[in-house]
Amino acid sequence: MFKAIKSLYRMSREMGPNIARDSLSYRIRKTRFDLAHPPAKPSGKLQTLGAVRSVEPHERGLTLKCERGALRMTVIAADCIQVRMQPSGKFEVPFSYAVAKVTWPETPFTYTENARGIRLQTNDLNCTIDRETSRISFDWQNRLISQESAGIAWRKGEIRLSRTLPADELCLGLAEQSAGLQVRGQRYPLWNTSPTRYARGTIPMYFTIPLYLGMGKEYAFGLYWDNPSRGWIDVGAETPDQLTFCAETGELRYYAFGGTSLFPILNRYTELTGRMPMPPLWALGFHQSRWSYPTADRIREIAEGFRKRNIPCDALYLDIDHMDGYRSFTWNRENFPTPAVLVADLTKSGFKTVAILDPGIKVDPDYKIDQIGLRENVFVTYPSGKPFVGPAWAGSSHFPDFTNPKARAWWAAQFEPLAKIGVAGVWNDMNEPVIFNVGTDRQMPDAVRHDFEGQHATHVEAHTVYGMLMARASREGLERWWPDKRPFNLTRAAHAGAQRYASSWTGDNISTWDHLRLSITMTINCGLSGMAFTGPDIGGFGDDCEAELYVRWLQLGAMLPYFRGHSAKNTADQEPWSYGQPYEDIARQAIELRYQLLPYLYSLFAQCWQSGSPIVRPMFMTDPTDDRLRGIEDAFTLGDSLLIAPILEKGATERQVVLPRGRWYDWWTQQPIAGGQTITVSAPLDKLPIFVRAGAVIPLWPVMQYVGQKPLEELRLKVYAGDGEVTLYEDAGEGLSYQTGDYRWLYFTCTPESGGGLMLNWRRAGKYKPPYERVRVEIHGITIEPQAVTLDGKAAPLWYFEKGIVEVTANGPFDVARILPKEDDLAHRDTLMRPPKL
Ligand code: MIG
Repeated sequence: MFKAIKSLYRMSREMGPNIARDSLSYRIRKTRFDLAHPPAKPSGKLQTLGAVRSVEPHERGLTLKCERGALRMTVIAADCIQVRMQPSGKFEVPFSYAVAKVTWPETPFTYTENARGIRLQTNDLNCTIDRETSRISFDWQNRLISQESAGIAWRKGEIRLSRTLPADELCLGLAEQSAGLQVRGQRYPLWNTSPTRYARGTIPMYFTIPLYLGMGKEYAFGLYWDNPSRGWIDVGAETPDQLTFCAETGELRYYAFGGTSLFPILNRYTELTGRMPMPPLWALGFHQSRWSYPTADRIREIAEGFRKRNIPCDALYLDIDHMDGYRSFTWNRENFPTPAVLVADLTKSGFKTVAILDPGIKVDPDYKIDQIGLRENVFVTYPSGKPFVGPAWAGSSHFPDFTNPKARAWWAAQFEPLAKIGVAGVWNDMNEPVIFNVGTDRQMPDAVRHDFEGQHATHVEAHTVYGMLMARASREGLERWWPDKRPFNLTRAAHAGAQRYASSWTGDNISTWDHLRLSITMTINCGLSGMAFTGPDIGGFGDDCEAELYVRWLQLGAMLPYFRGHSAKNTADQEPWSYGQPYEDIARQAIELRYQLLPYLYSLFAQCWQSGSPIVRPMFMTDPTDDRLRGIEDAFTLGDSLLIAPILEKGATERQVVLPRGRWYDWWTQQPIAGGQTITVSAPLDKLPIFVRAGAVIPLWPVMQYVGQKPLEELRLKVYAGDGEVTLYEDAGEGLSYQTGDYRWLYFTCTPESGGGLMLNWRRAGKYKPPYERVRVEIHGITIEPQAVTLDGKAAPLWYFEKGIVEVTANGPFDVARILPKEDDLAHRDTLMRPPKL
């Protein structure tokens, strides 16, 4: 009771007396309703399958009839097998919001039986079912990668799957977990929430993505639990050597993946649940937000603030105060009298405008969107069919039932005015969904009804997909009204497959050094669950940020996929210039570096679009055999060429960096460094330690104040002498022609040659024509002045050597560039012209 009063008081102070009052009334109503519709508690004895009775092959695998129930294994691909269990023995065509690909090319498989078991074999992943217990194990190229312990079990209100958890397996996945990279030792509820002022280790978080990844010494294993209903995943918390998945209802269905590293597993998982389409290039620039820029004048001031200080920025955000009484799709006309003019002016100066959308639709006879929604029956309802009402920012609200295709179409239809005005993207907030309440029970009652594509479900099954489906509806709106643009769609909540619809951020963090540190692992975790386009609120959302923390965060954030500054109501200003000098200059440098690296980053997005590979990666993915890298959470790689080792401690101006094996270069000094050792690197406030892998080719663009400000006249390539291959990607950066092949891949291979020489091969594939002709190549790591530099066998027209860098300019693409060392006895050595040093 005391807690409730405290919570009520806090709400009243922070959110206003009306929301506090509505929440109190909701609490009373919900308690009553829940009493009348009690949630089903699991009951009865856990059943197991018992012995296998019969084995029947089907086109794509096997069906096993067991003593109690049946198993159906389906070969999805040579590294992925789907397993289903039905106590009734009847298997219907499965439905899953998460799964994007249901028809797979046929994959050869065989099966064998003996007295002990049944074995289903593909070329790589095999599965063995024990005849006596029906327990399943998987092996990858004959190495055991998963073994059921308690196996499959069920009772009323519960289905379970348990597998052994080897002691030396790295436990990863389960989306944006906040404890660090590893998820061992906890039970994770499968339930999206909005954890107010979350701290390290808070569970559950905004996402529910039941993809578990295990990394053994010599294998990688993945298990995607394809069930949206409420449940939990226990990673060795209850029993240290067991991993258990549990759902309250629905079919027991999962996909097992095997491989030698996480890359092929994420590749297959994102083929199954869908890949992130290419975002518009501007979305990789810097975004500036706050809750809220309250008036049009303030937004203009912010826009001008960037331009007059020459701090690059691509997007400005309108948080909830731009709306009329928090009604989604409306404008507060007092503070934003002419939104079309505002947005047009912002567009003219190179800014994209992103507007927030909340799912709660105010109950209001004068709010057309609510009235149409009621008429068209698009809201979540009570079992009686009456629309559910609960408090949200707008007050008592209806909640669109995004599991209803009609509701998604109705939602998408509301986007027309936003498109007309010129808003460039939207931001889906509160879509866990959060229903304001006194206390912590901030959700709809379990028993409310959802359409679920006509199959009907309660909130127990629909909750975890709600946020993703809101993002899906928003994407439909963006695609419909901006037909030739790439949607920019941001979501706070997610479920498996949400990467098809939206990017995301890590929610309401706080301006502390530990949250800075969490930005790394949480962003990595999202990418390991398919949601690669993610980043933190830079500077922290809650509380005031101090200058030093702010610039360190900006430096780190510039190396994460989604790069946005944001902060909460009633916190101090948090723009790049809010802290005065020298912080403003340092902030500018950090953002400028981001803009220079855009072609590299963009290539990583393209690789993610093609193969689901994460954009930022834990260090151990660089070299899974190097034990020193396994526990590292304070450094990461951006793609595989750049190693980022940010400063994460107040006052620190140096830190230790564990370098993976191989050769590396210091980004700032260009000095080569031997890998496989731990070094100390100095990092005064204006420096983010970055290392480049030898053999890498990093493309750079000139700094622009926003993407597309000027035509690109020249591509700059920084080449780091060594052995390596790099794949880069180019397309128009906007529009949909890339989906029909208008792009190109650039393949660079760097090969050291005898006597200190170097060969750079450049292969191009694809039809996209970039705007630039000229290519400026800077080669680092050449110690002695070369004898000659050739392009496609001819002396390069323009090159020079200074401070260990060879610089060559080519007036167009080339296939082979060579740096010939002095010792090399060239036949035409005297005829080669060398320009004077610049
Ligand atoms: O209850 O729209 O996470 O980014 O600024 C808070 C106001 C609602 C939560 C989001 C945050 C946003 C804020 N929203």
